[in-house]
Amino acid sequence: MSKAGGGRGCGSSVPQRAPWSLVAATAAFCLVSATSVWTAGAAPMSREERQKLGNQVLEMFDHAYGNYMEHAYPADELMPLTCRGRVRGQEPSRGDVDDALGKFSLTLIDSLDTLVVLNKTKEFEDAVRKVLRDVNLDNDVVVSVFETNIRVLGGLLGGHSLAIMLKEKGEYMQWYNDELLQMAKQLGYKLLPAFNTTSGLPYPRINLKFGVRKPEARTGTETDTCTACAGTLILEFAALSRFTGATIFEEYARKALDFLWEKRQRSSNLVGVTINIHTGDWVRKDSGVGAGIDSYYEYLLKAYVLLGDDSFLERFNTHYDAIMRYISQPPLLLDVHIHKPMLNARTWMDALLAFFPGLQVLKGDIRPAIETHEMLYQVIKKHNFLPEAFTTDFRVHWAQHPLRPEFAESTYFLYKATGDPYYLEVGKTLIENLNKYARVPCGFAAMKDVRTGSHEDRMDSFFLAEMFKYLYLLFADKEDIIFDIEDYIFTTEAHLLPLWLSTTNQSISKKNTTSEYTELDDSNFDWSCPNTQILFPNDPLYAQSIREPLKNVVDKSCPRGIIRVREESFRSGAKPPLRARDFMATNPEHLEILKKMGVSLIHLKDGRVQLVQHAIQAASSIDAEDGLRFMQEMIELSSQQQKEQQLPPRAVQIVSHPFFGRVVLTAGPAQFGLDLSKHKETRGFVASSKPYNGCSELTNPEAVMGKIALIQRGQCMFAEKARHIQNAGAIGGIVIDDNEGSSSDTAPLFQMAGDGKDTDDIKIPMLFLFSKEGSIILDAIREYEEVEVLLSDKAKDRDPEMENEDQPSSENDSLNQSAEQITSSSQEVDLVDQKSPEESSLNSQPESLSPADTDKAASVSPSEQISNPMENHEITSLDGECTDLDNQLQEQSETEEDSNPNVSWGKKVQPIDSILADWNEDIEAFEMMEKDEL
Ligand code: DMJ
Repeated sequence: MSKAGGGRGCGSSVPQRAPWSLVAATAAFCLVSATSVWTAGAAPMSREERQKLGNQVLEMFDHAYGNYMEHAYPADELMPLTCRGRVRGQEPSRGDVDDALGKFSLTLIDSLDTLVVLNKTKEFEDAVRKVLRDVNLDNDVVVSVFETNIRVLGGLLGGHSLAIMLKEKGEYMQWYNDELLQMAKQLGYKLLPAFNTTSGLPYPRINLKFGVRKPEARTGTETDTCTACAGTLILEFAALSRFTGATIFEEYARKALDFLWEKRQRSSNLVGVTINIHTGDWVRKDSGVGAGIDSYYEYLLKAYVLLGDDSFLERFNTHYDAIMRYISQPPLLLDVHIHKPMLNARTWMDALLAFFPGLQVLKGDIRPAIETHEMLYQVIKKHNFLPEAFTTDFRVHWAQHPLRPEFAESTYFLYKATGDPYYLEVGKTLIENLNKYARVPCGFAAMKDVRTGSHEDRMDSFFLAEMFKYLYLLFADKEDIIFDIEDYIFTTEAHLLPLWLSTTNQSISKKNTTSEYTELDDSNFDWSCPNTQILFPNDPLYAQSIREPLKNVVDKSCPRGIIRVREESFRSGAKPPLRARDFMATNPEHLEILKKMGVSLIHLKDGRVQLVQHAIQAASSIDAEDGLRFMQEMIELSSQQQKEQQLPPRAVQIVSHPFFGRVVLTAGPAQFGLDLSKHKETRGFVASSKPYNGCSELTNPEAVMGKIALIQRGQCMFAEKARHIQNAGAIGGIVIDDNEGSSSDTAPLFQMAGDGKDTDDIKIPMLFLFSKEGSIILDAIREYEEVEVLLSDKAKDRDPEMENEDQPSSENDSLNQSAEQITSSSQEVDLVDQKSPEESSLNSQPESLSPADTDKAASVSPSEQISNPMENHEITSLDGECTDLDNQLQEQSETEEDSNPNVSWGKKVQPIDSILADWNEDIEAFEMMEKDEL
């Protein structure tokens, strides 16, 4: 195979084209070297310090990979809290997340090329042998086509790419004979039946053994897929075709991309989040750069770089222009509606969009990349990790963090682009936080809740595939890596594909669709890959000057709701519309505005107030639109405030040897006993109570005296258990669920209610653990006898005094730092209803809104802020009355918009019916987004 030539890019070995198309393949190669002299701004980092950090990354990788290999392999993933393998079917289902697991030793395959990047060639050789010996790709398991492609196919191809590189060097892998490639081809053929649709878009899932649609397959009835799911195949599939000469893979991936391009919304040039694979209709019409779409854009640009096909760049540029026009609201990136791109579809962002600054670097658009990255970094500084979703005012929206690598990826690319040592300091913080908050004795555990610091029994394979690669490369010099990273492009899972593939087996005919592309003016290309060697040496403070104004963006931010509303009219001096959060029912001016918006206030007999909107009674269509938005905000606000009345989760942290505070379990709060958020945490050794259910006076008071008693759930009220252990002298209690297998991974938070009587006599703190978390403590007792725990509202800093010597010294350093950053004012929790008849509990509350839910929302009590001075409001909307008409109107409006590419979104005045239709659409999208898994 020839190594001549290369894809499009700014790399030294790459043939150059017109200036605007000089797009970096890995960004490593059009941009200044990280070792360039830095004259101002953040202090330079010495080579020793970078080496120290690089070594720390290596040690962390060994800890993650070593524990996976020792305790989980050949399972797909490591469960770092219970220190065993996650085998699909043997653990409670986690829904879609489990579709990545195909019983094919996922973590091993995903780690292959990381081993080479980290200079662990010997381990790579062993790992390849294990893959060839142990991995079976023919399991009767339904897997995600997208995940299998990016992680497994990509992992095998990345492994193959580096295996042949090593073989050519003449020392390692001399025995290798394209075996990984043969496996990749086998897997490629297994994925092909998924493309058996008229659209060419793949089914989202496939049975590895039986394909799709056969009865045995247990899949093939799906109608929808996400845009990223269908649009993130071209790199792996084209590489497979070009490595093997079997053109079918690249053809199928191109066909899917062509179809998505055809279906873009023609006026906005945006794509929705999900699409019907049979009809090509957009199912979710919201559009952003995060979950559900992210890597579609990434693959258009990278397909151009790898394959040198201009049509991919033209598509990317067209979409990018739309993204910068509508979605980018620096430093934010906010989802909009594809048909109404001036209207934000969400008031929150998801963590997946953190890859976008990295892509912008690849594109060459550095300024917004710096801005968004800085905003994200400040969110991280506030919460230690990027929560799965956070609001426009930087509160936590979804508190999980599964150790995602996207922010590290963007940090690496920005460092390569700017050479600014600031980004090395950012990387250092990421390393410190991972060691301080996610490291557990058996690997690294995902954060279940960044606010409490509690863990989830989960270490996803992408953590090894991506995080360690980007962190290691960030601190590495060229000579630290045994090959030239600039000869490769990173897939979305950070697998490495060689750029020389662009000139190999190019038999796929390129569709000439140039006429379809939007005419872009020259300014579009101002964003394309500027030569940073010119840009930065002229102004070494460039990146810093962009970051500076954003320094306090998170701390100083005020809540912002839907922010791009009638921008035009604000500028022309008109008053901004009334926001739900500002509304005072006693303010005559507000009542006047309400009237104008068609919103009436109805005083109910019981003293409550109901808000009803009749859009038709609004003074104008713009007022009607404001009214609808006001109602939507009011409903969201109510739902949020309702959540805030619920108690947040608590943490049980095991602090004794060998855990030293590293294992943090999510615990349910109690509505009685000591409130851990107001008092100092309670620390003590644990002891099981007798009887274990705690339903009568304890027979072993001497054992629980001064300790935290463990009690099993069931057979009497929680408060009764608490009284019994308190009388025996316990200083706290942990109730462990008696439903075997229950876990906070799969069940919403559980809150223990009182017994309906006065519970003021209960003074000790009580927490609830699901059975899986409970058994971690019970197992620890069996193994170590003396187990000490900390009950608190959020995990406390790990205890350096209790550390043993086998911890790396750098980590000890980080342990000495304070945990002042574990703070959040946000209070978003789930509650679960309790089923046991003998134990009272709270009911779960509706988390999301749907058209039907607007009725439910009518019965909630908004906060004091809204209700003051009145007790309660009810909120209703009449959307249920116009559903059919809405749908017709919606279709009509879409058709009109589709056929009229010249619609001016900012200025268009919509008919009221169409606004009503949109309202339905918005609520529907909102509901789906809330339910959506990232
Ligand atoms: C990875 O599997 C890939 O980066 C994918 O594109 C989306 N994100 C996950 C990790 O967060």
